[in-house]
Amino acid sequence: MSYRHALAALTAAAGLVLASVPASAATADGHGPGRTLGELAAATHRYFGSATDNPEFTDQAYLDILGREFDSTTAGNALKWYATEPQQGVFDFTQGDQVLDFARRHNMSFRAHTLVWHNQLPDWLTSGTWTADQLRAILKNHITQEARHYRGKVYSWDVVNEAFNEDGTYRDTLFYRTLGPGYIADALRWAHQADPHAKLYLNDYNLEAVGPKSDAYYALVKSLKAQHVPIDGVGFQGHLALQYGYPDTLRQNLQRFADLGLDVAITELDVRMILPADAEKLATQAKWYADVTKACLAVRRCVGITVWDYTDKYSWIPAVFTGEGAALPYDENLAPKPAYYAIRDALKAAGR
Ligand code: 9MR
Repeated sequence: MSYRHALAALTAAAGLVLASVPASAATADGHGPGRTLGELAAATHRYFGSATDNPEFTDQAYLDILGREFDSTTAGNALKWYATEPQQGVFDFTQGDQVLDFARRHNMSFRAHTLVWHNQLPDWLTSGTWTADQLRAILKNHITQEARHYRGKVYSWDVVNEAFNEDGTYRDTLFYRTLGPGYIADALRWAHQADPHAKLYLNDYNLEAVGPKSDAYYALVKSLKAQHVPIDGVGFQGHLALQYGYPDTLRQNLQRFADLGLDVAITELDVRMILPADAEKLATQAKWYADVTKACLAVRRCVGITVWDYTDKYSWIPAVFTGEGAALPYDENLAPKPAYYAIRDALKAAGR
Protein backbone atom coordinates (compact mmCIF):
# COMPACT_ATOMS: atom_id res chain seq x y z
CA MET A 1 0.00 0.00 0.00
CA SER A 2 1.34 3.46 -0.84
CA TYR A 3 1.91 6.09 1.77
CA ARG A 4 -1.14 8.04 0.64
CA HIS A 5 -3.37 5.02 0.51
CA ALA A 6 -2.22 3.92 3.93
CA LEU A 7 -2.82 7.40 5.24
CA ALA A 8 -6.21 7.61 3.57
CA ALA A 9 -7.27 4.29 5.06
CA LEU A 10 -6.06 5.35 8.47
CA THR A 11 -7.72 8.72 8.26
CA ALA A 12 -10.98 7.28 7.00
CA ALA A 13 -10.92 4.70 9.79
CA ALA A 14 -10.48 7.45 12.33
CA GLY A 15 -13.38 9.32 10.76
CA LEU A 16 -11.19 12.33 10.04
CA VAL A 17 -11.32 14.71 7.16
CA LEU A 18 -8.61 14.36 4.52
CA ALA A 19 -8.48 18.05 3.70
CA SER A 20 -5.14 18.79 5.27
CA VAL A 21 -3.36 15.71 3.93
CA PRO A 22 -1.13 16.55 0.98
CA ALA A 23 -1.78 14.37 -2.03
CA SER A 24 1.28 12.28 -2.64
CA ALA A 25 2.63 9.83 -5.13
CA ALA A 26 3.82 6.33 -4.41
CA THR A 27 6.90 6.28 -2.29
CA ALA A 28 8.26 2.78 -2.66
CA ASP A 29 11.38 4.05 -4.42
CA GLY A 30 12.29 6.48 -1.67
CA HIS A 31 11.25 9.66 -3.44
CA GLY A 32 8.93 10.46 -0.57
CA PRO A 33 5.52 12.03 -0.60
CA GLY A 34 5.03 15.16 -2.62
CA ARG A 35 2.49 17.24 -4.35
CA THR A 36 0.78 15.86 -7.42
CA LEU A 37 1.66 16.71 -11.01
CA GLY A 38 -1.52 18.78 -11.19
CA GLU A 39 -0.67 20.73 -8.07
CA LEU A 40 2.91 21.31 -9.13
CA ALA A 41 1.81 22.47 -12.57
CA ALA A 42 -0.80 24.76 -11.02
CA ALA A 43 1.98 26.46 -9.06
CA THR A 44 3.40 27.45 -12.46
CA HIS A 45 -0.06 28.58 -13.72
CA ARG A 46 -0.33 25.55 -15.96
CA TYR A 47 -2.20 22.26 -15.91
CA PHE A 48 -0.91 18.73 -16.12
CA GLY A 49 -3.42 16.40 -17.71
CA SER A 50 -3.95 12.86 -18.89
CA ALA A 51 -6.15 11.47 -21.59
CA THR A 52 -8.52 8.72 -20.59
CA ASP A 53 -11.02 6.42 -22.27
CA ASN A 54 -14.40 5.00 -21.30
CA PRO A 55 -13.41 1.30 -21.08
CA GLU A 56 -10.96 2.31 -18.35
CA PHE A 57 -13.79 3.50 -16.13
CA THR A 58 -14.19 0.02 -14.65
CA ASP A 59 -10.64 0.16 -13.23
CA GLN A 60 -10.91 1.84 -9.84
CA ALA A 61 -7.19 1.79 -9.05
CA TYR A 62 -6.58 3.54 -12.38
CA LEU A 63 -9.31 6.11 -11.71
CA ASP A 64 -7.95 6.86 -8.24
CA ILE A 65 -4.64 7.99 -9.72
CA LEU A 66 -6.27 9.81 -12.64
CA GLY A 67 -8.46 11.85 -10.32
CA ARG A 68 -5.76 12.50 -7.78
CA GLU A 69 -2.64 13.20 -9.82
CA PHE A 70 -3.94 15.20 -12.81
CA ASP A 71 -5.90 18.44 -12.99
CA SER A 72 -6.98 18.19 -16.62
CA THR A 73 -8.26 15.41 -18.83
CA THR A 74 -9.09 14.67 -22.45
CA ALA A 75 -11.42 11.97 -23.71
CA GLY A 76 -9.25 9.79 -25.95
CA ASN A 77 -12.10 8.67 -28.17
CA ALA A 78 -15.48 9.64 -26.72
CA LEU A 79 -15.90 12.93 -28.55
CA LYS A 80 -14.90 11.75 -32.00
CA TRP A 81 -17.43 11.89 -34.78
CA TYR A 82 -18.12 8.10 -34.92
CA ALA A 83 -19.08 8.21 -31.25
CA THR A 84 -21.08 11.43 -31.16
CA GLU A 85 -23.04 11.28 -34.42
CA PRO A 86 -23.24 7.56 -35.22
CA GLN A 87 -26.16 8.15 -37.57
CA GLN A 88 -26.71 11.31 -39.50
CA GLY A 89 -28.40 13.86 -37.28
CA VAL A 90 -28.57 11.45 -34.32
CA PHE A 91 -26.28 12.58 -31.55
CA ASP A 92 -25.02 10.58 -28.60
CA PHE A 93 -22.95 12.26 -25.92
CA THR A 94 -23.14 9.50 -23.29
CA GLN A 95 -19.47 8.55 -23.44
CA GLY A 96 -18.22 12.11 -23.49
CA ASP A 97 -20.53 13.03 -20.64
CA GLN A 98 -19.11 10.17 -18.58
CA VAL A 99 -15.58 11.54 -18.92
CA LEU A 100 -16.69 15.13 -18.39
CA ASP A 101 -18.61 14.13 -15.26
CA PHE A 102 -15.48 12.47 -13.84
CA ALA A 103 -13.47 15.58 -14.63
CA ARG A 104 -15.93 17.86 -12.89
CA ARG A 105 -16.15 15.68 -9.82
CA HIS A 106 -12.36 15.77 -9.52
CA ASN A 107 -11.89 19.47 -10.30
CA MET A 108 -10.14 18.73 -13.56
CA SER A 109 -10.42 20.96 -16.58
CA PHE A 110 -11.44 19.27 -19.81
CA ARG A 111 -9.77 19.48 -23.23
CA ALA A 112 -12.38 18.42 -25.78
CA HIS A 113 -11.03 16.32 -28.67
CA THR A 114 -11.99 16.57 -31.56
CA LEU A 115 -14.59 18.09 -33.90
CA VAL A 116 -13.06 17.60 -37.36
CA TRP A 117 -10.67 14.74 -38.14
CA HIS A 118 -10.23 12.39 -41.07
CA ASN A 119 -10.13 9.30 -38.78
CA GLN A 120 -12.84 7.58 -36.78
CA LEU A 121 -15.62 9.01 -38.90
CA PRO A 122 -18.98 7.21 -38.99
CA ASP A 123 -19.73 4.97 -41.98
CA TRP A 124 -22.69 7.04 -43.10
CA LEU A 125 -20.33 9.96 -43.61
CA THR A 126 -17.46 8.17 -45.33
CA SER A 127 -19.63 5.99 -47.57
CA GLY A 128 -21.83 8.85 -48.80
CA THR A 129 -21.21 11.06 -51.82
CA TRP A 130 -21.67 14.67 -50.92
CA THR A 131 -21.71 17.90 -52.82
CA ALA A 132 -19.78 20.76 -51.24
CA ASP A 133 -23.03 22.34 -50.05
CA GLN A 134 -24.21 19.10 -48.48
CA LEU A 135 -20.93 18.41 -46.73
CA ARG A 136 -20.67 22.01 -45.50
CA ALA A 137 -24.13 21.69 -43.94
CA ILE A 138 -23.23 18.32 -42.37
CA LEU A 139 -20.00 19.73 -40.94
CA LYS A 140 -21.67 22.84 -39.62
CA ASN A 141 -24.42 20.83 -37.97
CA HIS A 142 -21.97 18.39 -36.40
CA ILE A 143 -19.78 21.13 -34.97
CA THR A 144 -22.72 23.19 -33.81
CA GLN A 145 -24.55 20.35 -32.04
CA GLU A 146 -21.48 18.95 -30.36
CA ALA A 147 -19.88 22.21 -29.29
CA ARG A 148 -23.28 23.47 -28.11
CA HIS A 149 -23.82 20.36 -25.99
CA TYR A 150 -20.53 21.06 -24.20
CA ARG A 151 -20.91 24.82 -24.20
CA GLY A 152 -19.47 26.42 -21.08
CA LYS A 153 -18.21 23.06 -19.78
CA VAL A 154 -14.95 22.55 -21.62
CA TYR A 155 -11.69 24.44 -21.43
CA SER A 156 -10.84 23.98 -25.08
CA TRP A 157 -11.74 22.25 -28.33
CA ASP A 158 -9.35 20.63 -30.75
CA VAL A 159 -11.44 21.96 -33.60
CA VAL A 160 -9.45 20.53 -36.49
CA ASN A 161 -7.07 17.65 -35.92
CA GLU A 162 -4.17 16.62 -38.18
CA ALA A 163 -4.93 18.81 -41.21
CA PHE A 164 -1.44 18.74 -42.75
CA ASN A 165 0.97 16.23 -44.28
CA GLU A 166 4.59 15.96 -43.19
CA ASP A 167 5.75 18.12 -46.12
CA GLY A 168 3.41 20.94 -45.13
CA THR A 169 0.80 20.35 -47.83
CA TYR A 170 -2.84 19.99 -46.86
CA ARG A 171 -3.85 16.45 -46.01
CA ASP A 172 -6.17 15.05 -48.66
CA THR A 173 -9.22 14.38 -46.49
CA LEU A 174 -12.91 14.21 -47.27
CA PHE A 175 -13.21 17.76 -45.98
CA TYR A 176 -10.26 19.21 -47.88
CA ARG A 177 -11.17 17.43 -51.10
CA THR A 178 -14.76 18.54 -51.03
CA LEU A 179 -14.59 21.96 -49.39
CA GLY A 180 -11.06 23.21 -50.02
CA PRO A 181 -8.77 24.68 -47.34
CA GLY A 182 -11.45 27.13 -46.18
CA TYR A 183 -13.09 24.33 -44.16
CA ILE A 184 -10.61 25.07 -41.36
CA ALA A 185 -11.65 28.71 -40.93
CA ASP A 186 -15.32 27.72 -41.25
CA ALA A 187 -14.94 25.05 -38.57
CA LEU A 188 -13.31 27.54 -36.19
CA ARG A 189 -16.07 30.10 -36.80
CA TRP A 190 -18.87 27.58 -36.26
CA ALA A 191 -17.22 26.26 -33.09
CA HIS A 192 -16.88 29.81 -31.78
CA GLN A 193 -20.55 30.53 -32.44
CA ALA A 194 -21.56 27.38 -30.58
CA ASP A 195 -19.27 27.92 -27.58
CA PRO A 196 -17.81 31.43 -27.48
CA HIS A 197 -15.73 30.78 -24.36
CA ALA A 198 -13.94 27.55 -25.29
CA LYS A 199 -10.37 28.00 -26.43
CA LEU A 200 -10.19 26.84 -30.03
CA TYR A 201 -7.18 24.83 -31.17
CA LEU A 202 -5.65 23.25 -34.21
CA ASN A 203 -3.82 20.10 -33.17
CA ASP A 204 -1.30 17.82 -34.88
CA TYR A 205 1.59 15.39 -34.45
CA ASN A 206 5.18 15.81 -35.64
CA LEU A 207 4.74 19.49 -35.04
CA GLU A 208 7.27 19.68 -32.23
CA ALA A 209 10.29 20.66 -34.27
CA VAL A 210 10.70 23.58 -36.63
CA GLY A 211 10.23 22.10 -40.10
CA PRO A 212 7.90 21.97 -43.10
CA LYS A 213 4.87 20.78 -41.15
CA SER A 214 5.15 23.30 -38.32
CA ASP A 215 6.01 26.01 -40.88
CA ALA A 216 2.71 25.25 -42.64
CA TYR A 217 0.81 25.65 -39.38
CA TYR A 218 2.71 28.81 -38.61
CA ALA A 219 1.70 30.32 -41.95
CA LEU A 220 -1.90 29.15 -41.60
CA VAL A 221 -2.49 30.47 -38.09
CA LYS A 222 -0.80 33.73 -38.97
CA SER A 223 -3.20 34.20 -41.85
CA LEU A 224 -6.21 33.08 -39.77
CA LYS A 225 -5.29 35.66 -37.14
CA ALA A 226 -4.94 38.34 -39.81
CA GLN A 227 -8.47 37.50 -41.01
CA HIS A 228 -9.82 37.57 -37.42
CA VAL A 229 -10.81 33.93 -37.56
CA PRO A 230 -11.32 32.76 -33.97
CA ILE A 231 -8.28 30.69 -33.08
CA ASP A 232 -6.76 30.57 -29.63
CA GLY A 233 -4.12 27.90 -29.67
CA VAL A 234 -2.05 25.26 -31.35
CA GLY A 235 -1.74 21.79 -29.84
CA PHE A 236 1.54 19.94 -30.26
CA GLN A 237 0.61 16.31 -29.76
CA GLY A 238 4.09 15.13 -28.82
CA HIS A 239 4.05 11.47 -29.83
CA LEU A 240 7.80 11.00 -29.51
CA ALA A 241 9.93 7.88 -30.05
CA LEU A 242 13.40 7.32 -28.59
CA GLN A 243 14.65 5.85 -31.86
CA TYR A 244 13.84 9.02 -33.82
CA GLY A 245 15.59 11.52 -31.56
CA TYR A 246 14.43 14.42 -29.42
CA PRO A 247 12.95 17.49 -31.19
CA ASP A 248 15.61 19.98 -30.10
CA THR A 249 13.81 22.99 -31.54
CA LEU A 250 10.66 22.41 -29.45
CA ARG A 251 11.07 25.41 -27.16
CA GLN A 252 11.85 27.86 -29.94
CA ASN A 253 9.00 26.42 -32.00
CA LEU A 254 6.50 26.83 -29.16
CA GLN A 255 7.78 30.36 -28.67
CA ARG A 256 7.30 31.44 -32.28
CA PHE A 257 3.65 30.33 -32.19
CA ALA A 258 3.17 32.05 -28.82
CA ASP A 259 4.63 35.19 -30.35
CA LEU A 260 1.73 35.22 -32.83
CA GLY A 261 -0.54 35.81 -29.84
CA LEU A 262 -1.62 32.19 -29.40
CA ASP A 263 -1.65 29.72 -26.55
CA VAL A 264 0.34 26.57 -27.12
CA ALA A 265 0.01 23.22 -25.36
CA ILE A 266 1.52 19.76 -25.44
CA THR A 267 -1.62 17.74 -25.98
CA GLU A 268 -0.85 14.02 -26.41
CA LEU A 269 2.60 13.43 -24.98
CA ASP A 270 4.13 9.96 -24.94
CA VAL A 271 7.67 8.73 -25.48
CA ARG A 272 7.75 5.24 -26.90
CA MET A 273 10.70 2.89 -27.23
CA ILE A 274 11.56 -0.38 -28.86
CA LEU A 275 10.77 -3.11 -26.34
CA PRO A 276 12.01 -4.48 -24.07
CA ALA A 277 12.46 -1.44 -21.88
CA ASP A 278 15.66 -1.30 -19.85
CA ALA A 279 17.10 1.08 -17.28
CA GLU A 280 19.00 3.08 -19.86
CA LYS A 281 16.00 3.60 -22.14
CA LEU A 282 13.82 4.51 -19.18
CA ALA A 283 16.41 7.06 -18.06
CA THR A 284 16.51 8.62 -21.53
CA GLN A 285 12.74 8.63 -21.62
CA ALA A 286 12.68 10.38 -18.24
CA LYS A 287 15.02 13.06 -19.56
CA TRP A 288 12.80 13.61 -22.59
CA TYR A 289 9.71 14.01 -20.43
CA ALA A 290 11.62 16.51 -18.30
CA ASP A 291 12.87 18.34 -21.37
CA VAL A 292 9.38 18.65 -22.86
CA THR A 293 8.13 19.91 -19.50
CA LYS A 294 10.96 22.45 -19.30
CA ALA A 295 10.28 23.60 -22.87
CA CYS A 296 6.65 24.29 -21.96
CA LEU A 297 7.66 26.00 -18.73
CA ALA A 298 10.05 28.27 -20.64
CA VAL A 299 7.24 29.64 -22.82
CA ARG A 300 4.82 31.86 -20.95
CA ARG A 301 1.90 31.01 -23.21
CA CYS A 302 2.42 27.26 -22.99
CA VAL A 303 -0.67 26.55 -20.90
CA GLY A 304 -0.17 22.91 -20.05
CA ILE A 305 0.82 19.38 -20.86
CA THR A 306 -1.36 16.34 -21.41
CA VAL A 307 -0.02 12.78 -21.58
CA TRP A 308 -1.90 10.41 -23.90
CA ASP A 309 -3.12 8.40 -20.95
CA TYR A 310 -0.75 8.04 -18.04
CA THR A 311 -0.09 4.32 -17.78
CA ASP A 312 1.44 1.74 -20.09
CA LYS A 313 -1.58 -0.40 -19.17
CA TYR A 314 -3.76 1.68 -21.48
CA SER A 315 -1.39 3.10 -24.07
CA TRP A 316 -2.41 3.07 -27.75
CA ILE A 317 1.18 2.36 -28.85
CA PRO A 318 1.58 -1.45 -28.73
CA ALA A 319 -1.50 -1.99 -30.89
CA VAL A 320 -0.22 0.36 -33.58
CA PHE A 321 3.59 0.05 -33.45
CA THR A 322 4.45 -3.64 -33.12
CA GLY A 323 7.28 -4.23 -30.66
CA GLU A 324 7.14 -0.70 -29.24
CA GLY A 325 5.64 0.68 -26.05
CA ALA A 326 6.49 1.57 -22.44
CA ALA A 327 5.70 5.12 -23.51
CA LEU A 328 4.03 6.62 -20.45
CA PRO A 329 5.10 7.87 -16.99
CA TYR A 330 3.45 4.98 -15.11
CA ASP A 331 4.06 1.30 -15.85
CA GLU A 332 1.47 -1.39 -16.53
CA ASN A 333 1.01 -1.95 -12.80
CA LEU A 334 0.25 1.72 -12.22
CA ALA A 335 3.61 2.34 -10.55
CA PRO A 336 5.41 5.61 -11.34
CA LYS A 337 8.45 5.27 -13.61
CA PRO A 338 11.58 7.46 -13.72
CA ALA A 339 9.69 9.68 -16.18
CA TYR A 340 7.11 10.50 -13.54
CA TYR A 341 9.75 11.71 -11.09
CA ALA A 342 11.57 13.63 -13.81
CA ILE A 343 8.39 15.55 -14.71
CA ARG A 344 7.76 16.20 -11.05
CA ASP A 345 11.28 17.54 -10.50
CA ALA A 346 11.03 19.80 -13.56
CA LEU A 347 7.72 21.23 -12.35
CA LYS A 348 9.01 21.65 -8.81
CA ALA A 349 12.08 23.55 -9.94
CA ALA A 350 9.89 26.01 -11.84
CA GLY A 351 7.14 26.38 -9.23
CA ARG A 352 9.28 27.44 -6.33
O1 9MR B 1 -5.91 6.96 -28.35
C1 9MR B 1 -6.72 6.79 -29.50
C2 9MR B 1 -6.89 5.30 -29.78
O2 9MR B 1 -7.60 4.68 -28.73
C3 9MR B 1 -7.62 5.12 -31.08
O3 9MR B 1 -7.67 3.75 -31.40
C4 9MR B 1 -6.88 5.91 -32.18
C5 9MR B 1 -7.57 5.78 -33.52
O4 9MR B 1 -6.89 6.48 -34.49
O5 9MR B 1 -6.83 7.28 -31.83
C6 9MR B 1 -6.06 7.46 -30.68
O6 9MR B 1 -5.86 8.83 -30.42
C7 9MR B 1 -5.23 9.59 -31.45
C8 9MR B 1 -5.73 11.00 -31.33
O7 9MR B 1 -7.12 11.02 -31.40
C9 9MR B 1 -5.14 11.91 -32.38
N1 9MR B 1 -3.70 11.84 -32.38
C10 9MR B 1 -3.13 10.50 -32.43
C11 9MR B 1 -3.71 9.65 -31.32
C12 9MR B 1 -3.06 8.28 -31.31
O8 9MR B 1 -3.39 7.56 -32.46
